[in-house]
Amino acid sequence: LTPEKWLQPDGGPRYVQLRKRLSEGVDQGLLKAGSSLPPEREIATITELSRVTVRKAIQALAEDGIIVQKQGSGSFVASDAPQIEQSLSRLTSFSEDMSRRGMVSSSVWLERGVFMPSPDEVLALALTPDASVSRIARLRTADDKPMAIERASLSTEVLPNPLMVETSLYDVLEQSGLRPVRALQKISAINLEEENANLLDVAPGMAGLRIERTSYLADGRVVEFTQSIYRGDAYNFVAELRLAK
Ligand code: 16G
Repeated sequence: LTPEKWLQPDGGPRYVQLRKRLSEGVDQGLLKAGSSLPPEREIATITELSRVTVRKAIQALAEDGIIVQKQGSGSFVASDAPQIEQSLSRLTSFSEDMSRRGMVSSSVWLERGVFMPSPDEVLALALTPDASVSRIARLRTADDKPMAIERASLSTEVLPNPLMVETSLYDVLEQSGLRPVRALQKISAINLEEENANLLDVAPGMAGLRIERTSYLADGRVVEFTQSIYRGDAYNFVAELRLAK
């Protein structure tokens, strides 16, 4: 923000130049969703602009929806995440969910291999002591925006080789006749730790959702145990409720 780097004497009103500079910082990912802007007076000192100019720039950014002002706690970079309404009553895959919304889903691989199961995996997948698991961990993106981190574990009887999954896990399961028909899902609120926040491209401490899904075949066999972290600023879960009889 040092003024000599960007402030042009003939570049128009100073608050407009500062607004442009700050919004470029957001576009370039230097200021991530949920991160707080320094206090007005600090920005004024660094930029050598008056507080009035800084306030005008911040107000303009708030009007643009680029930042959000919160009474008493300052200004924060607004979320740029697509808003996803996700049904809690249909068992669908990430790829299906995104393509139904006309978005292009993709994955960045974080881990893919065959391992000795952890005690949690033995329990969740009802494994025998000598079993092994295929693990696939992916950062899931929609239209190139990171949405969720998903770590799936499957018995090697279900998925012998994790390299079989190129795009959609559920497609691979479908092809082997092992597409799950039922799942139990647990959702809890978290604050994103630094590593996960970085992967999801938001500021550490932002709200996230931890989702655990265990899915089953019609005959009751477990197919997958998936632990995921979803962006809290992107997902809205929707369920239809009926009066209990
Ligand atoms: C969903 C599931 C996940 C599953 C994945 C397969 C949750 C909340 N959802 O994201 O368990 O492994 O779909 O997606 O965990 P894919 O077929 O696109 O790979």
